[in-house]
Amino acid sequence: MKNDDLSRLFSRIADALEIKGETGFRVLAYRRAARALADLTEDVATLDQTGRLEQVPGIGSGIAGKIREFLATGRMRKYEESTAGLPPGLFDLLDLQGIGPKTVKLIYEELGVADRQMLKAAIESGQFASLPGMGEKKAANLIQALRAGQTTGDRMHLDEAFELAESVMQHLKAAPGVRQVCFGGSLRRGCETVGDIDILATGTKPERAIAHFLAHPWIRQQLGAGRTKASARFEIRGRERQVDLRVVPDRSYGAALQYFTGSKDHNVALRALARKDGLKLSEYGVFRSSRRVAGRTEPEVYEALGLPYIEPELRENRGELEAAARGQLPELVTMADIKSDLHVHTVLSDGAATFAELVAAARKRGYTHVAFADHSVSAHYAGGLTADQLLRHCDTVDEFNRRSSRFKVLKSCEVDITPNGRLDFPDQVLARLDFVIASIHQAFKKDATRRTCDATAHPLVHCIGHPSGRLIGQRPGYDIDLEEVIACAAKHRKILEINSFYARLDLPDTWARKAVEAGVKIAVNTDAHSVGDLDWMRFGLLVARRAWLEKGDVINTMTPARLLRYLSSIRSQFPD
Ligand code: DGT
Ligand code: CA
Ligand code: CA
Ligand code: ZN
Repeated sequence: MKNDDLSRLFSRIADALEIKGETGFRVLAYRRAARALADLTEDVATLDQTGRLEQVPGIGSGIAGKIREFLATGRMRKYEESTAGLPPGLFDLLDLQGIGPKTVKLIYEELGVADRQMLKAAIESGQFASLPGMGEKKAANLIQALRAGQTTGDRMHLDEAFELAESVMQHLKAAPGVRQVCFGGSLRRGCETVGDIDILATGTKPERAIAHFLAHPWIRQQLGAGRTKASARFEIRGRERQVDLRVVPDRSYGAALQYFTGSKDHNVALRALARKDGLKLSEYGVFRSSRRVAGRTEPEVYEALGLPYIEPELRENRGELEAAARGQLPELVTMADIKSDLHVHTVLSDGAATFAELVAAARKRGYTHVAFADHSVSAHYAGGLTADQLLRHCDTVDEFNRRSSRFKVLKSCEVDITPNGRLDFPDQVLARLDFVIASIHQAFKKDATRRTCDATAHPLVHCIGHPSGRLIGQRPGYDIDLEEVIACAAKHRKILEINSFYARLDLPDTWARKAVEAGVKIAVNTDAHSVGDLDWMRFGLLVARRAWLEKGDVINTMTPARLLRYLSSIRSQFPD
């Protein structure tokens, strides 16, 4: 599908026009088109062939013409014209938190800054702060954004990593003689970012599997290829990423998968355990002197070492081997346990999908309920609802629930925690809601710990949304003491969120584990802004599993009736 490519081209055009000083409806039209294309669930080429392209909101005849030009020729003149003369590094600057096209235009024209390196130099020399409207504070924030961008800049977010891994695996399954294909490495362990993709395959003709792998359409550079392994760089989303492939015989598939899943620390500890039993563990199998005792499957490998199977997300040498030896591994929450998504935005605020579309999509996933948690009034940048709009939405939900017995909608809201630590709606409005999520979206540096703790103490709040505020690879998050937030949540019996958006994953796994150890319940939510975003649940679930969470720790596993009882019990601890 060319949907994402086209979406990126249109947002680049909008960026380029703004950097060149244009504002107004033309820029907005390109942004709308970019958003519309990103949210499409159908292939744009199919829409075009069936004459429905111009029916998509946000795609008029002008935009449609450009889409057709790109589909037919692979190029778009408008894109080439509008980006002509602009160094590519300028667009990269736009990805930094706290910098928009106007600032990029200013620093490019005044200081000749054209990439991150030059921006850093301009800040350090003081030139940046002396520009009109910039100043020391903005300079300090940008330095922090630059630093955050550097730490994870060359690692993939989970959505990109899965896209690449799944494309390569699907391609490999069509290779002659290939039997089993699986991914290992940090992706299989569900780590929040992934350096490279590790693929394992079994089959009768390793050379042909390798040759097939190296013929994948996204390959840009071969890094090495032997009889049973190969590495190459693949182009995805405009960047090159590495994929490593191993082809092994079926009899050592389990041992190889175990080895290449890691983590290295887990493997080192496991090998030491094996040695104590007089066994040798390697990527080829488990051996007693030269006799193979296991290797075909992973569970068989662990069993040969006297252990129950250890799920990949636990393999970080954070106590899982000791727990396994005692027979006390957690029974990790699974996708089949999840009955609801409790943080979903609709068109009422900044979402792209309607109430009805999201209900249909949630039902299709097998959920029994959903909470629509649109933004509150002061989040005006995100189309926050007024109190009246929210109350009207509640009437709609009540009406829906009267008619729908099998699927329920919870009345909810993602209410802003204001810079002075209050909530953005009066109590009588919040009281009407089944599920209140309180989140910080502004004034990140101002008393974030106290503001969040006050929100946990508010009698009508149930849950804190994305508690740390970090964006992986972009910004470090609020200036917040999560230890204290967890203690407050535990004290007031409040829920903390694992936000499943791949750039948030917030709470991170280690904090979620601490929260549950302190007795706090967790909500795993997607924060979806479109139907497709509901798929992010898999990312949040990986974080939950890395945090050792079981079904009972996660409120999304409750039936609607049980959840509603639980949510009102949280409020009833506060006398009116
Ligand atoms: P990444 O790619 O940086 O996100 O992290 P991983 O964990 O995928 O690491 P990678 O791709 O270098 O290696 C994949 C797995 O192979 C790793 O998790 C464990 C195993 N492995 C690689 N090198 C070694 C090693 O030197 N010793 C041991 N025991 N295992 C290794
Ligand atoms: Ca890897
Ligand atoms: Ca690797
Ligand atoms: Zn939010």
